Amino acid sequence: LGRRQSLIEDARKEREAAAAAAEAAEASEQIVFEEDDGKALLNLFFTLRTSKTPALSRTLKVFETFEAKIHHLETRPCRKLKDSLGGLEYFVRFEVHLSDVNTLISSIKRNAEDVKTTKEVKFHWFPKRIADLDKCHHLVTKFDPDLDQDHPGYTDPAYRQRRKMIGDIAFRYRHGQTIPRVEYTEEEIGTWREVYSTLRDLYTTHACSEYLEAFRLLERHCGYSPDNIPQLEDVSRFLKERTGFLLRPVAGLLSARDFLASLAFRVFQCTQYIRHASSPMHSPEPDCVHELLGHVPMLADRTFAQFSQNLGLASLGASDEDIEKLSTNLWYVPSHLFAFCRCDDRSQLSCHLHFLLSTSFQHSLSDEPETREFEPEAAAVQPYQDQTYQPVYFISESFSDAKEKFRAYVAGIKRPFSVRFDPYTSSIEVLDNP
Ligand code: HBI
Repeated sequence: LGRRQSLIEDARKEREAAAAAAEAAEASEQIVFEEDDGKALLNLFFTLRTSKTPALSRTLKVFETFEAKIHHLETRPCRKLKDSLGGLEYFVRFEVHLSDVNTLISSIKRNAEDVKTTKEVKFHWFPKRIADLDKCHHLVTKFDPDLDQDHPGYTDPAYRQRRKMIGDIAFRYRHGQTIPRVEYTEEEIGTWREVYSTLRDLYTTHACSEYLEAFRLLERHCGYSPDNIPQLEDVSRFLKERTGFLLRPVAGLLSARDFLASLAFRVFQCTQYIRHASSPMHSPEPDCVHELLGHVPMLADRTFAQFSQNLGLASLGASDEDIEKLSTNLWYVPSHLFAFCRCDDRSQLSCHLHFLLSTSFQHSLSDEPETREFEPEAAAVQPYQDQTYQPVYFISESFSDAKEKFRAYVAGIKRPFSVRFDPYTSSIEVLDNP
């Protein structure tokens, strides 16, 4: 007990000394955090000379003092110092409370040399295995009919009840299960029929060949028709065979972080309820019309599937700011990137990059909205109208041009680690960037 007491006493002294050292440290050496949100995960590099024993135990004691959790500790012979000096370089990846970071680093500096740290990494949990998507169900409720007075279903309790019932399927769903079928009512099928027939006519003249090809297959194999709302389980099986994509049911507008994270696993989270019958041509929130006609056909295209997955991988653990930018971009560039190409000239397609809530497609073809050349950096900060049609659309001269620009943009998103998808286990490997 006495020994333990003295260790605690030592730890207290160490902490006080470290706090004093931290105060004295140069301002430039301090790591400044924008907000205090609990834990930080850091990579730290330092060198210890063996002549300064017991340097390692003293250094490790610092981590102990601050109750830091070491995730990874690695050593290698020091490359800078002469071999005869026998120095070792250390790499420690650890988790510590944000308020202790600066003092901890200052304490390490007193024991070790060449102390370097990567900038603080905010603790953004992300799914590593496909079954972790069961935890990615955070909804943005601002457009749902229970809360949004402008939603066409707000004053219709029967509609709200039905939407909730279908939404519950999604809340109960777990990865690997068969997606329960929904028996749609005549009224719901009527709404579907109206949108389907209008858009189908437009697709023939305006959609790109990839979209048309997938649409033809969906009509043949998945029950896509004016008189039937396709079942998610059938569509999911079809996509699995084409590109490995799976559907899983979701109860509403998913947070951008969770939506993008699912794409990393080739999973598309898909709503199962349909918009209110009073407004077949516009819905303030995603519904099965939006997902099944807007997103699904392009997910059956191999190139687009890969592109979507890359986007998802880029989002894992990204900062809130980068997620926001990716997501704003996506409002303009979801599957519709390839879906709605205006074939003014067969040899020169111009893609309308926009978020489709059924007739926004018709709107985009009118002369009303302004069109600009597609630049992901610009689209990332272009305010998106969620209650009405878009005043601005981004146009790209070609399919591959837009795709390349987006790929370059996504590659520029900085993270202190990289991720690799293992297709055999459908899991994510996290690789540290020193
Ligand atoms: N949620 N259900 C659902 N469907 C979408 O198409 C969808 C979403 N959440 C976010 C989203 N799309 C994106 O366009 C971006 O905000 C990432």
